[in-house]
Formats: sequence, C-alpha cells, structure tokens
Amino acid sequence: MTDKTDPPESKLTRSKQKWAEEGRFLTGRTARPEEERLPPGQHLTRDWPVLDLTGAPDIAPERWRLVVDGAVENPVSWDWAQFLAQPQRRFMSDIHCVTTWSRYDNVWEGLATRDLLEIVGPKDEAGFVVLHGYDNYTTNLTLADFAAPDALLAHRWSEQPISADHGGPLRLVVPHLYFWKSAKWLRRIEFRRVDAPGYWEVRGYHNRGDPWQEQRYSDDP
Ligand SMILES: Nc1nc2c(c(=O)[nH]1)N[C@H]1C(S)=C(S)[C@@H](COP(=O)(O)O)O[C@H]1N2
Ligand SMILES: [Mo]
Repeated sequence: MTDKTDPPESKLTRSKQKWAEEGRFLTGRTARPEEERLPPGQHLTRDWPVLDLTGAPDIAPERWRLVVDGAVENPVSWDWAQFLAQPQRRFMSDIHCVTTWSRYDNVWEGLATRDLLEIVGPKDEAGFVVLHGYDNYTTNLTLADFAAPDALLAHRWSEQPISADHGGPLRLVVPHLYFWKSAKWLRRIEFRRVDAPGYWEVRGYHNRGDPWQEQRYSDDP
C-alpha cells in the first residue's frame, strides 16, 4: 500500500475524487454553485409534504406490475421480483415543487431511467414518454428529460421503502423538473412518437416545468 509512488494521502485523495465524481453524477443539478441551488421563487423545507389528487391507491403486491410499452424494441411487464432484479442505483437529489417548497439531499434507490432505456430500447421515433399512475394520474416528458442522468424509478428514500403516501411501491423521480413530473404509484411507462400532455399539463401547468426558468404555468416562457 505505502510504496513511494503511493503517498499516504493518496488513498484519501482517491476517495475524495471518487466522491466528487459520484457527487457530480449522483446529485446532478445539486452540484450547482450554492447560490443557484435554490431555484427562483422557492423556499426550503425540511419536512416532505404529501401532494396528490386522491391519496394512495390500493395496490395488492401480488397484482402489482410495471408495464413499459409503446415505441420500444423490447416492451416489458415486470412483477415486483422482476423489477427488483433490474440494476439498482442510489442517487441523491433535490426536490422542487411548483407549490414553492424545495427539499435538499434526498437519497433515492431504484432503477435509473438510463438503465431502463438500455433494457427496453426506445425506437428511433420515440421522442416522448408518458407516465401513468395506479391512480390514473398522467404526466409527460421528452425522452431527453426522462433520460436525465439522475432520474430513476425509485422504491427507496432515505434507506427506507417509499411510503404509500409518497408514491410507494414505485415512483418516478426527475430531479431537474418540478415535482409534478415525478409520477407516484407508477403503473405504466409509455414511449410515444407524439407528445401527450398529462393531467396537470392540460390544466394550465407548463409542458416542461424547469424550476430554474420558473416554468410553472403554460403562459410562462
Ligand atoms: N400518481 C400521481 N403522481 C403524482 C401526483 C398525483 O396526484 N398522482 N401528484 C404530483 C404532484 S402535483 C406533486 S407536487 C408530487 C408530490 O409528491 P409527494 O406527495 O411525494 O411530495 O407528486 C406528483 N406525482
Ligand atoms: Mo404539485
């Protein structure tokens, strides 16, 4: 370990470098300079508010499926065990809700959307993704936004299974957009050639929802 080409501090240096690389990859936009970390018009909260239309739907574990279909080469329908057998990653990111709260440093675990894309292989014409929840909520993303390096299908938060209130057993997390894009109780991921605005997007929310551009409502730039 301690030969002359390997000074004593190098192990720590390597670790720090590794953390920095992971941090850059894992935290995505949270690696912004501190003064840019909180998007305009947002305030920090330490708790985690619950926001949805109807509350958690009843999903019997043995009947749970995740369907990924539409414009993909290899559509899948996974039960829970099959989902858990997919590659798992751990990302840390910030939440920004359009109702103006933000919450820093959320640790998520699950299947990265990039890994999912490797598995299902979107067809060339696939430019958009629609997320469907077990509560029939929908929200839409471009394929590029869905494929963000810190986006994932998450089943754990803070080392615990995600509670039903917060979208368990499985929710999407797309940290670089307002949180309404992060569909809870995921049931289906539909790849599409043509965009299809979701529940809030047809009710006046912005089609993309970038917090740093304050894309809250459809008449925002
Ligand atoms: N399936 C589903 N996903 C959903 C919603 C919903 O009503 N149903 N609400 C969205 C909105 S508007 C927000 S702000 C976040 C809230 O997530 P949280 O309750 O975990 O904070 O979930 C989003 N995902
Ligand atoms: Mo929301």
